Amino acid sequence: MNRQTLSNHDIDYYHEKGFLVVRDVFARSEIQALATDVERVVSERSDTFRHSNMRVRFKTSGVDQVLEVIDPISDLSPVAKSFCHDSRITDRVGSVYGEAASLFKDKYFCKPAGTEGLALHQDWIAWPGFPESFLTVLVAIDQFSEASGATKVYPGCHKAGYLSPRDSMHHHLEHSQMAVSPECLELAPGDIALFSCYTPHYSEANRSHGTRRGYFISYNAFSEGENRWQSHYNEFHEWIRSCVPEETRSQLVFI
Ligand SMILES: O=C(O)CCC(=O)C(=O)O
Repeated sequence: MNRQTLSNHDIDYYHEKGFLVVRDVFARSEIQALATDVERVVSERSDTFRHSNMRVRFKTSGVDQVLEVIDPISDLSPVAKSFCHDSRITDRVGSVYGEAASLFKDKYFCKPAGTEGLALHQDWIAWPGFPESFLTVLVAIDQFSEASGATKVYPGCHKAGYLSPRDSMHHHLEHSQMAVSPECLELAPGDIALFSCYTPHYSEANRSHGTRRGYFISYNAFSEGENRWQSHYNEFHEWIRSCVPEETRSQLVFI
């Protein structure tokens, strides 16, 4: 089978801008299969998806708390797992790296109509050994548009590296720190976008009438470690525990 590498032009664009959009990578039927399997997981697991479960995060939408993130989902959904290892993604990420890509993290992100967006941030975090090569592939399940609260990126700003204190915490950035205008990652179902861990990004509220679902799959270059997915989640859970008051730590679960 042909390798689905990126052209030199696309690789240069990615390194210059800190992101790249690739159209029509997956057929609508494949995206539908992903959405259906995720829905199966959500309906089968709804009783375990509570605030005490470190796998999930919720967001306020009006007066309701809605499930926003399942992090990870590839261990529950075989279809999601197949996307993580699909050569149409890994070959392209490998051509950005100039070496093989290794799965680091994956999360399903659901933004129902009316839900608020996400503050400006970079994905890199100052944990010892956190890979500098971390990059994320966003697979659009629904339409990503201005109205639906698409992810927005600040082009070229990844070149400044990490912009927050190196204190092991997750930080937000100010839009006033950015010297350029943001670009909206307009995506149709089946399109993908790649962006670097240093690319400042955010999203606005979903003002459309439909849900905006995306699958965010992150990789590191093979030379920064093979198969770090499990060790990443071990570290991530330790970090979540360290962020809550000691008396509530024992209530946290990962199921
Ligand atoms: O809502 C979005 O599109 C942004 C998601 C994001 O920034 C993240 O999960 O790190």
